[in-house]
Amino acid sequence: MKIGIVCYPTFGGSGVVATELGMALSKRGHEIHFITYKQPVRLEQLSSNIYYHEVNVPEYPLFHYQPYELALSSKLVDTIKLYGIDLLHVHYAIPHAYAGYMAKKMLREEGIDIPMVTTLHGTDITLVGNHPFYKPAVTFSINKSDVVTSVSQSLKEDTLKLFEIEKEIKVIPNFIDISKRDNPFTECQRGLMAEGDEKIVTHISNFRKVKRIDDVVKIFYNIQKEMKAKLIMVGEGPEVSTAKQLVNELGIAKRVMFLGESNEINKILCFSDLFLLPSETESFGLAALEAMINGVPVISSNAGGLPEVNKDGFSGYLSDVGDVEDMAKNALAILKDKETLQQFKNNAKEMASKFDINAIVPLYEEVYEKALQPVK
Ligand code: GMT
Repeated sequence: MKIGIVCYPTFGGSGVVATELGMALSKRGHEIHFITYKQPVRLEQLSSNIYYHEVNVPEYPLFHYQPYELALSSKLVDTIKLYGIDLLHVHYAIPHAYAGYMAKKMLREEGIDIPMVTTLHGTDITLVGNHPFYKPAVTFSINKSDVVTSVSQSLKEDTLKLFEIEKEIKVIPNFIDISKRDNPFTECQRGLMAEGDEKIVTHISNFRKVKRIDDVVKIFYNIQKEMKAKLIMVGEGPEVSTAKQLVNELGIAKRVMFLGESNEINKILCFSDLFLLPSETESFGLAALEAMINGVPVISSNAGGLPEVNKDGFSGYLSDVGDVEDMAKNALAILKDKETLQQFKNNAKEMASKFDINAIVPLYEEVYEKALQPVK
């Protein structure tokens, strides 16, 4: 199959899922065309059946806002025609499903029918898409997609609650490539980050408000009162400076490292003992899954799809959003002794292996087959 994938090329979860999916599909013999404004960060290499097509938006002084979806839909039309692409898979409704639908309509005028699969990722529904400025266009583009998927049951329910959806939504959870995570870093270079008896606590995100970064710092503050520990903060975003400020106010600057964006997530997770994800909302929590497959237990909130990923009392613990005290108490319960920590590490890996890429990618292939069937 020739598949066009539209996604955000950044470190965000939706872009990571789209890129990993495209790479896995290419290994299964499909021809993959990524169509976006920058080469996706997780795209390891372009190969004979992986292509990347850049969307350029020419600057023009008249445009107060550069018309990205116009440029994207034109690029889609050209690329689909040039390469004979069979199907479009758009990740994140805004503006990808909208631009995809316009491309579909333009191609129809030329006698080309291209089905569009839309995958909903979370913030496109719960945070941004539901805004009155976007809602009619998001509702329209979801309903006009040939197949709609969501990354968790919780996101499906939110979508049905927030929008007037006429389409069936199929849940296909996010996934992880276990083979890539058989950690090659046997030594884990733990010594780079902490002293022998220090525990390493990690948080990875895009540092937006929804991640409740202050809670991450406060949970860690409570942990380090009871045991020697370091906090590693990975990622960039608007909340980094307030987090740094809080770290200074609490007098724990020596114990907290801000690493910025990183392409060495597995290396970092290899020497981590615990992962913190106290988000306000989280449709799935890919970062938690990535931690778990590296054998890192997760202390998270119970928001959105997190309970579908992190099993309370097994792969980590779940608490109500904002209940920093409970999260710290649970963290200490995991870290308190070697045996308990090892048990949670094993459990985290076991739970994560349920989301193996080899089980999930065929579900997308089924969806593509369905979308390609002519409408009766
Ligand atoms: O978490 C973010 O802010 C990024 C966002 C994205 O669209 O990239 O992540 C969403 O999609 C991920 C991949 O499906 C999910 O794992 C995240 O839970 C989801 N984020 C939220 O719902 C806040």
